[in-house]
Amino acid sequence: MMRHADLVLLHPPSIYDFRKRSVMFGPVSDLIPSTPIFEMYPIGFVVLSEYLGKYGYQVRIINVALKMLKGKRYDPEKEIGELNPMAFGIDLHWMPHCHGSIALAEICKRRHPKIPVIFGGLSSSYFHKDLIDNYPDIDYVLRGDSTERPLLQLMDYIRTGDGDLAQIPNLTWRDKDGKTRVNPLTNVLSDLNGFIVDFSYVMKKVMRYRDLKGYTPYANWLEYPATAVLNVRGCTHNCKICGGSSYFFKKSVNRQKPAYRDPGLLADEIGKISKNMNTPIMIIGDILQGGKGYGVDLLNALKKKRIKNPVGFEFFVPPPDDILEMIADAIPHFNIEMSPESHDEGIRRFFGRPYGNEELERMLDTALRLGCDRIDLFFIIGVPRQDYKSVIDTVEYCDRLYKRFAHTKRLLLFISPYAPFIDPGSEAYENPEKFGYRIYCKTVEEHRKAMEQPSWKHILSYETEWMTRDEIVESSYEAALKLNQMRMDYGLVCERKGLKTQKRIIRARETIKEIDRIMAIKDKHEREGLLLALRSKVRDLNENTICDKKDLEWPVRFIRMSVWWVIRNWWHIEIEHRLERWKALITKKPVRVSHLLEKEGEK
Ligand code: B12
Ligand code: SF4
Repeated sequence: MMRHADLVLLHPPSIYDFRKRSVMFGPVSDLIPSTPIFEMYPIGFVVLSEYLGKYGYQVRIINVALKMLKGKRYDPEKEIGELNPMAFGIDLHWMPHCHGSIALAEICKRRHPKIPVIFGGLSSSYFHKDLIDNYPDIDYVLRGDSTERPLLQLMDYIRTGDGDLAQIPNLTWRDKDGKTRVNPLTNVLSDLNGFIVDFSYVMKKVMRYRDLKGYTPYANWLEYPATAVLNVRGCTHNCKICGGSSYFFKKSVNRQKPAYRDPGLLADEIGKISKNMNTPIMIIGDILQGGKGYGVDLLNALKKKRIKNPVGFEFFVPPPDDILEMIADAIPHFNIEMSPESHDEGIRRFFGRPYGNEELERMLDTALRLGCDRIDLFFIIGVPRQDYKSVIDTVEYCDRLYKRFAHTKRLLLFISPYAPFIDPGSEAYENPEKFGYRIYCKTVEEHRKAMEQPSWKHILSYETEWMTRDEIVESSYEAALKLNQMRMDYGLVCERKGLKTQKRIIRARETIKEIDRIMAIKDKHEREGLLLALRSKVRDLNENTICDKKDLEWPVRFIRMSVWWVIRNWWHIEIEHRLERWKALITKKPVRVSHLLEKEGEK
């Protein structure tokens, strides 16, 4: 018997019919665990699911993108058609999912005309009016980064038919006359202490719905199951092209300052993961963003937990030496990630990262001396004031860094283009002329249409005053080739692997040119036929284009889970399921539960 879900959260692939199309995605996802289909669902899904669960709602997550990727014959329409929840939730968090999200909404509505479809995530928040005005398959958009409580209120409304939609904060909806109504965005969490990314909860749900794929966060998670914890929502920085900057949060989702998780609670969360799973743990968000005191408290609390897992720290500016010393003292296996974006200090500062190379290199020195297992530095192509030569100069700076730290293989440098889109709502997106951008996509539909283009060059939503799309593409491949050669020269990759990457980059570069030639053909049928003929070639080139994704994985000896933890979770879910069946036998009328929030005095 299929186990019931009140709300089904669906994560779409970036392009819905990617299995039929010939799209050369290029290096859009080379530096993250996902494939170019962007199959990773928002961590927020887990938080929402757990929160609603506390109030008695059964929420199921289905990673449609991953299922489509893994199963050639998997049919999303069939699976959606067989479900019967009270509502469907679809994320349009990352803009590149606009094609897939809208396609899933259409399927949900076609198969279940009476079941409401709810959108959420940062891109939905930015384009809320556009979505409700122009896409009749979408009934509701919940805006902001704090949708837990409004979603509970909306679910109560859907379940009981009781209440007033106009009173649900953060909601954009269509009234009976078809008019778009925008409720005030007032529900903005001021701290994250009531919320947790609980992996045992995910495990229980996998068992409940017997659906491992539906919950798997990215394609090779079972081989490399990295976990993450969040210390913040919002950001203190204002990187000009970032749609998660303080500018965006203030202006578009009414977050005037970041919300943090108490350092003690965060340490407990990390401790819990470490006790049950020997996986790498990434702390998302710079631990010094909330002030040095926050970082010190967290590290003191972590020291007591005796964490053996590799723990990753991300820093927005190089941390001082004493913090690095505390990290080394608290965490035996630590890694660091930083994104200096460019070697050019002027470009870096203008972008929004206020530090120089001397500070950066001092940090590298100290961290490596203190035994840091791995430092990854990320440079980017497509930022304001950066021309082709500047990209190549960044690669030369990488050479200097590799030379200076030639005694170790623990420093890895990456470069990639900012693609496919400039983040909607970022400062540069809203004031393109001021930052030297020409932006081609301004509406949801323009972004959606862009995703149907045959190559990442054509999908790219921008050009800069300093680089055309062609130059962004060409400099990406040239930089990648040079960096790859460097890795071979410094013994960071074996020659066999290096040469394989080199071949792939050269093939990718040629294929982009071939697609350009096909796109110049006037006859539509001939053009489409030739593009389709390229499909298998393009598919081979769609991953690891400019670097090998495996390089991003941190060294871990072996990954295991506690057997007792797994058994305990399984028992828990079996008992819950039995209780639910008994409850269903005696409960008659649905009741609203969101009023409990006031009683509990929840913020
Ligand atoms: C951590 C992070 C990641 C992690 C992913 C973590 C994850 N699985 O969620 C990694 C590093 C893998 C990543 C990758 C990418 N990221 Co990112 N990421 C972030 C970051 C730094 C923090 C996000 C976060 O902490 N969220 C907190 C959690 C709790 O909230 P949440 O998941 O957003 O969910 C809440 C709401 O959004 C909402 N919600 C979300 N979905 C839904 C659905 C429904 C139905 C409802 C009701 C509500 C809802 O409810 C939740 C709770 O209230 C932000 C920047 C920032 N400062 O926010 C960028 C950011 C979100 N990422 C961004 C981008 C562009 C990407 C990539 C496309 C980049 C790329 N080309 O590779 C990829 C996409 C990966 C994929 N999907 O496969 C942009 C998005 C801009 C935009 N509008 O498109 C941001 C804003 C900034 C940036 N440039 O990095 N990212
Ligand atoms: S890119 Fe900059 S603004 Fe965006 S989340 Fe990172 S530090 Fe904050």
